[in-house]
Order: sequence, then C-alpha cells, then structure tokens
Amino acid sequence: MTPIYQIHPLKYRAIWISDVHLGYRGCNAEFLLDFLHSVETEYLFLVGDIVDLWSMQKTMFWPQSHSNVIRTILGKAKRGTKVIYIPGNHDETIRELHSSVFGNVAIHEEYVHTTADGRRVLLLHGDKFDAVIKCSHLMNLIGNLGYDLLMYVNRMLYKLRRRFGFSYWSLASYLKSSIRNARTHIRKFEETVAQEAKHRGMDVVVCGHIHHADIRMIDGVLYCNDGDWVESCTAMVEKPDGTLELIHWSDRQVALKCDAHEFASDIARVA
Ligand SMILES: [Mn+2]
Repeated sequence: MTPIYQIHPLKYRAIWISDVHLGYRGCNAEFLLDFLHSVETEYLFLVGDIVDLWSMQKTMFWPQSHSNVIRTILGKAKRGTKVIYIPGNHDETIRELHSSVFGNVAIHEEYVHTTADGRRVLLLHGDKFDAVIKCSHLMNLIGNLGYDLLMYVNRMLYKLRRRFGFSYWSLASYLKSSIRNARTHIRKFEETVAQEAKHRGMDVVVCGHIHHADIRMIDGVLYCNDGDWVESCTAMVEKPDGTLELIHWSDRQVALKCDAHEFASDIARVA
C-alpha cells in the first residue's frame, strides 16, 4: 500500500537539513530518505556536513541507503527544486567549488534567502566560529552517557587507580564539569552566530554544525539550528506563509518549535 504522505506530500516553501554525515556509520539515512520522500519543496538547503569526508578517509563505509539519499536529492533538483549546498567542515573540500552548479545543485559558501513574509535569512554551516568556541565531540559523547554507567565506570576507575597507588580522581565530577562546559559552549556558539547575523542586518540565521537543533530569538535575531541526522533527525522548514518550524523526524514527525511561538516553554517532544 502506498503510504499516505506519498499521495499527499507535505508541501513546504523551503527545507534546511545539515549534518547528515553520509559515509559515516552513525548516519540515519533511512529516516532522512523517509523524510525526503514525504515532502515537496521549492528550495532545499543543504547546510553542510552532508558527506563526511573525514570519516571516509579513516574507514570506508557506504551502504546503498547513502547513495539513495544523494539520488533522491538530485532527483528533486531535476524536478525543479532549487537545491543550494553550503559545505561544512566535514565536506570542506567541496567549498573549493563554490559559485559553481552541478546537476542543478548550486554550491555557495554562505547564502541569503528571503522568506515568503520578506525576512532575510543568512545561511551558514557554523564551523567558522570554532576558533572562538571550542566544542569537542567528547563533550557530545559525555552528554549521551547514562548516569549509572558513568558511576559504574567511576567506581572501576577508582579501584584501578587505588591498586596502582594513584590518588582518588573523580571521572564523574570531571564529566559533570565538562557537560556544564558543553552547555556553555553551545550557548556561546548560538550567541556568536546570532551576533554575526545581526551585524549583517539579517532577520534570521540558519546554521548547523553543533548537532543541537533549536529555534529562538537571540538579541533580535531568530536563531535557527536545523540539528542533524546522526542523533536527532531534525530539519528546519518554511511553510508557504513564511513561518519557520523545526521538524523532528524519527518514527513520527513532530513540529518541535515554531517561530510563531518562540517563547513557548512547553515543547511537545515525542521520543
Ligand atoms: Mn560541522
């Protein structure tokens, strides 16, 4: 039976996705394919780290589903969707091709889009702020570790250190302070990106890079991070009237937040 969304696709004016990491084992290509097959859009913005060339240099991993993602995107481009690719740091070699067009995909370092309601949107991946904000993958990893597991490792480490005559050192408190640091880094990143957009006279900024989806007002600029397809499976969308929304696409699609309700604290989240 044909799924209902293929008969009635979700129609958007624009879609932003980033941090897909094709070629990396952690990429949720199946979810992304399901999403891409369920939507129709005038503009498709690829906001960096679409292909993970870093990971592919270390280990070659390329299942069929990863080819299908590329084929689906090119298919949309062929059928009239304007596809704009802004490379990130994991696909930065593609940056050298900026201002060129390949198979209806235009490559740009940064881009300015205008929404249906006339707002100017700055698009960038976000890695250029790394020098200002240092956020490591270790911190992301730490954030995902369960507390019980952490305490267990902490105890084992203590025993081991004691056996070898080392003094007590708490992995748990080290990690806790790192998580605090990670939160500070995310906040710093968001503020820096919003500042740049404001400085350039933009109303909205859409970025990726930190794998932390969000949409909220920061200092007069609507900060949007479209998240990723490794951990959260999220995309930013523009509806026909210009409203921007963050979509969570796992087994069910849910609008996480909408800019019409940017101060709403109760975010409906379906795990
Ligand atoms: Mn990145």
